[in-house]
Amino acid sequence: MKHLIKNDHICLSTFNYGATIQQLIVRDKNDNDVNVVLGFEKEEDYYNNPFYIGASIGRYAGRISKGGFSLNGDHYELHQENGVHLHGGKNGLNKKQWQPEHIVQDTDTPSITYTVTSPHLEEGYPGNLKVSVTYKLIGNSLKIVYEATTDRTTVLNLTNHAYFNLEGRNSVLDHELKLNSETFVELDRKLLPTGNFSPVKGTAYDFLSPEIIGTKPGFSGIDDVFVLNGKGPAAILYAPQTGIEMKVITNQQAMVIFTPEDLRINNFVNGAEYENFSSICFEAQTFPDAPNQPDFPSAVLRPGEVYRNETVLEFGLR
Ligand code: FUC
Repeated sequence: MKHLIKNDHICLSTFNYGATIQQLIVRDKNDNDVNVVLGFEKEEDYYNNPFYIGASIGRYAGRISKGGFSLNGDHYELHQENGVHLHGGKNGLNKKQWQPEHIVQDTDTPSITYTVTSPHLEEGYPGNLKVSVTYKLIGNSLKIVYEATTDRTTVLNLTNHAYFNLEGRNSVLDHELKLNSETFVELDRKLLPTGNFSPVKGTAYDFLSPEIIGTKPGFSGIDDVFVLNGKGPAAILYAPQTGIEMKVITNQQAMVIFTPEDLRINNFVNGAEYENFSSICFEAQTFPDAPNQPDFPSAVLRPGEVYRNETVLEFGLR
């Protein structure tokens, strides 16, 4: 089922399935409405969604090595392909029907909260897990809050997997990007962390000063994990053609940035097919494979604790 909330600046539609963001409409500098995320028309269109378009990802976003992890002396096996567990497994939270609750309309700050439960050992993870996501519109911002509790010690890493293009069409390569990250996680050929970190300085990933993505020397796409500096927006994306700017502000320590090379969606909700459509994902989260990486910040959630990922997308015009 589809839900829609809007204020004077933003209109958001979401589906129960995967608590998925379907459309996010903001106004451009010429007063035209622009849908800035990739999405399909109908909920059923998301049942086969290998790119996790717009979905809520869990229980563990990103990759876990060795096909599982050990916690307090117990070993937990996860679904894996070639030793790699990705985005919560075969039937992750992106494939669940979340329950809509607390739909608040007709105020300055409309919101919708979805909840979902994941039973003990579902997809191999310990603990009965209760998860909620709240999408709230505050002025020019969309605030996304994931919260979760467990009845047994577990590991957790939730995020949203929306793909952005601030022109609603064409290529994201003509967008300007500023990234508040000096270091990224070194990955092996399976895209698993080696445990080391690399400085962005001197690489195609140095967006500490804003640069047009497509003309950045050496740039050929990103699928990497960036360590966030912690102060100010994690990322600022700007499309000169529409004048739309989006700041990504988060309480998370890391962000996966992903620019799929060839993601052409025939069913794109704007009803058109775009030859050169491309987009960028900002997945604010904790570090991939933290359950197997003793030197990474812990991704453990214990009974009595509340997990919270708070990420704000703030829109403006330049
Ligand atoms: C991102 C990437 C992965 C994967 C997925 C669909 O999270 O890090 O490589 O392709 O999206």
